[in-house]
Amino acid sequence: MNNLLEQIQRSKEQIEKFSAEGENRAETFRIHFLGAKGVIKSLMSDMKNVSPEKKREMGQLLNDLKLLAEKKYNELKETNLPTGQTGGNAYTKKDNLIDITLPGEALPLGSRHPISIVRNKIVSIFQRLGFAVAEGPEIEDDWHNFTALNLPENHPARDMQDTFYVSQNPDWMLRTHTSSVQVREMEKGKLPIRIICPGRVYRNETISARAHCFFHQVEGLYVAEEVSFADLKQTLYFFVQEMFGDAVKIRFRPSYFPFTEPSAEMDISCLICGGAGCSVCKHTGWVEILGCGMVHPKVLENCGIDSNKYSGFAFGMGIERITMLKYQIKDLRLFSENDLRFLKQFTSAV
Ligand code: 2NM
Repeated sequence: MNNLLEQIQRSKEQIEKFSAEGENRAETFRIHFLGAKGVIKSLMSDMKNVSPEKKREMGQLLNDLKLLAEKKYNELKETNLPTGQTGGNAYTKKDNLIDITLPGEALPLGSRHPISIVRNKIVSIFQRLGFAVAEGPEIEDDWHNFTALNLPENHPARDMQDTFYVSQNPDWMLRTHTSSVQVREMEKGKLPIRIICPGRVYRNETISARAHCFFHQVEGLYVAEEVSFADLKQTLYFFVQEMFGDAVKIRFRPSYFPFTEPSAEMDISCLICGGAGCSVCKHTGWVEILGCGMVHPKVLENCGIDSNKYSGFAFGMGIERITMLKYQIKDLRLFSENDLRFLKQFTSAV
């Protein structure tokens, strides 16, 4: 009699404290406490030995025990682990289940710099014409940056005010153009040459909306037998059409560079007003985008190329300038300030 009461109380404690690992723990609990041969059934059958005056009280206690076991069983079932998963508090706490079908947290994705977008576009247009990309050092010696390019000893471009020299060695400087890469390619002596040289160049300028101490260039070079100015014009015309669209017109103005003869500057019809005149083209209808010319015979000879047998054309453009025109950016400094509000506005496929 007392024995049954004790057994009911012990079972009550066991039910409350019951814990087990694994996906079968609810079932283990059910079989042990609520099964046909379980603890509660066995206690129920002990009821027949209870004296009539205690039957009502014991029956009530046993009934409460059964309800407690059923409640516990339902809780265990609800917080059961999904098949194959073990452990982990998040899985076993009620009302805190993880929905593994929810999408993951997206990682913030950056965007390409506008200078990179435009450089990639320029490079891919010339690659389609058979030009290969060539690169070289940003610290150059006097020969590759100036002398080989027919820049005389007293040329203003060599001035300390324009060029950053390496203080330990007056023969070294930060390259002022990527033509130095083209000198290195010509010196290798493998002809014909058809290359474009994208890269960063440095000039000692006061920083403003229109000038910076570094900027980016793409220079092109084609050296072979019987290369003519007509080849140059057609190549650049193709480039402009691919870059700015079929409607854009070009014009050449005579100019001077020490490394080309003849030399020219190329304008495109204004993208903003289509040639009618606006503030971007300063009411001329034309915008300058690059310099070009036939490689000076002296430059070819300096690089060990026979100028009687070979001729070549070359051109150079500033990527910042093209990018400003394409996106109507008014201040050069935006390119190097890394303000995300500016940088996030540009998208590209590559
Ligand atoms: C320009 C304009 C005109 C140029 C010349 C050469 C080389 F190496 F062949 F002599 N490379 N780039 C060149 C010619 C660059 O930039 C405005």
